[in-house]
Amino acid sequence: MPPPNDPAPPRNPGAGGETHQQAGGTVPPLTTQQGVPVADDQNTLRAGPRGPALLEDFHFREKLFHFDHERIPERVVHARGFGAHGFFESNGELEGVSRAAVFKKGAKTPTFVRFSTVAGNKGSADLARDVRGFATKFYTTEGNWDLVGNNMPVFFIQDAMKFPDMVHAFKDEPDSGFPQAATAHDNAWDFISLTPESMHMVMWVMSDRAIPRSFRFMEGFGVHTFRLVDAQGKSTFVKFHWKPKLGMQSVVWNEAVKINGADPDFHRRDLWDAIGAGQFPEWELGVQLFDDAFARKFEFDILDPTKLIPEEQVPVKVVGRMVLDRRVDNFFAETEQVAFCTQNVVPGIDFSDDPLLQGRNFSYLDTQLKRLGGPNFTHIPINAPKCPVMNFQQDGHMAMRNPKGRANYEPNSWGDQGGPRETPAGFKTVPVPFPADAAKVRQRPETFSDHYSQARQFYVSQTPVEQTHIADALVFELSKVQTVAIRARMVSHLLNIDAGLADKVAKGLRLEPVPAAMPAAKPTRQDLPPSPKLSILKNPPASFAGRKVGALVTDGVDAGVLAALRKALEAEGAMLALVAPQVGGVTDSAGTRHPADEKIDGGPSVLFDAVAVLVSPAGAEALAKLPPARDFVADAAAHYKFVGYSAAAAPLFEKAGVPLDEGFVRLDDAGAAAGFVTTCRKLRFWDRGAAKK
Ligand code: HDE
Repeated sequence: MPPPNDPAPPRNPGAGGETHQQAGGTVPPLTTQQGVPVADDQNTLRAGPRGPALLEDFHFREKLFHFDHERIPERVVHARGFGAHGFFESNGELEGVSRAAVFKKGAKTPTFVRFSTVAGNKGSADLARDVRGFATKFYTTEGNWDLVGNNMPVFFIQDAMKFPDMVHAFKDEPDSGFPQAATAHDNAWDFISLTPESMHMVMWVMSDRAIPRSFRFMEGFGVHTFRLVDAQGKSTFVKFHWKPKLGMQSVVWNEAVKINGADPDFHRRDLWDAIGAGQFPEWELGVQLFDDAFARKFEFDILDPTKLIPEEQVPVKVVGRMVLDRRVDNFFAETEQVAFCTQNVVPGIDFSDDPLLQGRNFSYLDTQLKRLGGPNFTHIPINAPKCPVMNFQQDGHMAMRNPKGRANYEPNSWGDQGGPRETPAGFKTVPVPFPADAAKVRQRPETFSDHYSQARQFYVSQTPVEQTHIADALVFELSKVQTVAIRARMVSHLLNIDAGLADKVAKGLRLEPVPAAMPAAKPTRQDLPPSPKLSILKNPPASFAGRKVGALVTDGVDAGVLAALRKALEAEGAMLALVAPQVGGVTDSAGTRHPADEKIDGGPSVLFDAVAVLVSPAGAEALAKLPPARDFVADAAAHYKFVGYSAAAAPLFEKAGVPLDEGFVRLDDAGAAAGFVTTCRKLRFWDRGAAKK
């Protein structure tokens, strides 16, 4: 039986769960993999109660054999991820540009998305400073299209040849096996500082984009330039963007560190809970479309994946929306076994010559073979297209899709019984001419050689608060680097990006003397205008929807205020969690009992977007003696959160050493609740203390 205070129905009906229950009623008999009913699942077969186990115990041997083989290799990168099902609905804006069925007006295509961190292993914490994967499988009527993107629009390297080196350097060091899920170590910064092309991406990874509040509040990008192809075979360059309807939001670094302790599953839990609560996250799919003429006149090479095209230069056109509305039924079967491959495109979508994309097209297919154990991974339900699949590929490990009849080759003479044939409507690669004088070379194009200008443009496009976060992140990471020469090499790169940033970092490291600027292949352009779209804080959300307030409550909490706060949050589309000294909850001023969502030390304020402290005078006195209660308010203040509070909370603030400011909002009567929620729309009170820098 579930505990009496657990209102949740069984999540997976039919799975049983009770111990020692006999089959009967709705509970099916336990069987072996061969379907043989099992009478005793508690004891191995032995020669006498104290004797050795017998080899003939096929149930025991099968059970252990299967258990021993449960693990498959984790992904070499993006090992930790979380997926959900949904759909993509096209608004038809791309109909004239791409012949893909997925872009027909009103077409609704099932999707599966897997979000991930990159460097950490499968069991690492969600709030690592890292890039987030944003991989989408579209099960279109013309086959699967995989848009395997990230939450940042550029990448560290320009050529797939360097990917193994980059990943080796970023992951745990090979001798010690740590640090896990962190680039704050010598190898990572050694590689970065020897790879000037990574400087633009470094700005993104040191920014708040690398510590998102939730998958629901992240943008996504296809990164590379792709091509869309119309019915006549005309192609248009495209860059893909996902824009979260709830807006963007990140946490601050100190918060990230604490979230990793309080709830290492913070991001996956957030997505799971939101979908379970019917708060389905939604993204707009946007495209930047451009032609050869633009590509020629653009300041950078459109094939260079370390560059983006500012949205102010080529606006993002919305072409549809994606809603994630269904949790997975089984994490392994879906999230773990899903196999994204960049080469999965459909008629109407094609590749560009971006050397990183070209390399990926080899790597993804190859890696699935290792991870999923054979060439038939496309037969696994999560990977299988939802349209007919017909070809002459056959056999192999675990073949599930086995055609009937004699035809397993073509051409053949078997007429209608001869199996599938090519169709003119199929995928055709866009005929792109090669330059007549092209020779086989291993050579970076000269047009890829400006490594600093867009890094600078990103930095100067941020608000002062965001710039401070970038500088702080660099100081933090480089402080973990033990080799002073690597720290210095990084500062010499920063001098090519922004002198103020380099100065802050050098001072933060107490690096003396400050090195000279790194010699650059191309001087940094100072004339690129700031691109406000690159900033999170310059593009705030319109509401507090999808966010969560944690209310620290005690016995005697004002019943009217609590009810009003809950109502105001519901009206906004936001959530309320009650945090109390005991999980059994509190009794309000009207005598009603409210079970708590979290006991105080299990629900620190880092888990919430804003907090409220709704207490009675006696409750406040008691909380003031509890370290986790003092941390709750001290952290909320340190993380620039808005705090709603009842007058009685004063002793707690005093004991926690928290001075009140305009970010603290009185919640003494029910009328104040709506105003507090409106204030929370700003998400953070950046004017507090140190953030003013
Ligand atoms: Fe990946 N990447 N990648 N990557 N990548 C993988 O494929 C690779 C790159 C991205 O949730 C691997 O199935 C190479 C850019 C995501 O299952 C592997 C290069 C971008 C995911 C691989 C890149 C990505 C992966 C590991 C440089 C953003 C997780 C396991 C040429 C546009 C997908 C796997 C999921 C996963 C190779 C660079 C995104 C080894 C060689 C750029 C979101 O195949």
